[in-house]
Amino acid sequence: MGLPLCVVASVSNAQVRVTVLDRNDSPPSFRDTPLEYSVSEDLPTGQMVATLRASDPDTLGHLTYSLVSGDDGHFQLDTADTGVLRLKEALDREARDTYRLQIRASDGVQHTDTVVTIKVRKALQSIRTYKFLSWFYQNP
Ligand SMILES: [Ca+2]
Ligand SMILES: [Ca+2]
Repeated sequence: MGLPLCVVASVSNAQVRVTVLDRNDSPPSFRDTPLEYSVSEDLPTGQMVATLRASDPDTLGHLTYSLVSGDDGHFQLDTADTGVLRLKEALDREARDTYRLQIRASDGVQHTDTVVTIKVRKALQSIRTYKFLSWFYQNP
């Protein structure tokens, strides 16, 4: 005949540290929307038009930017990392005075698109010439 087995369990307080790991589950969002810029039609090619910035609530992932459409060959992004938009080809306000660029920010998993409106201003020189000619013809 065996003896009854008696087990005494002792439960003490234990500290458990739980680290919640982030997941890349939120899309990036653009700051300061709606984005609208005004550019003089005599801006030299290669000059910066704007710096586009997006933010992402996740701690993971790396934001990159791309130009999806609407540039008509006139604009380009520096590199995927910076969001710096530059003039690629000279503008002519008489040919086209507004561009709507579709710009994408991607975190590697998800992406968000926004529309960047670029309005082309008359060049200062042509405004001066216009004012002078107007004055000249009104005061012959
Ligand atoms: Ca997250
Ligand atoms: Ca994200």
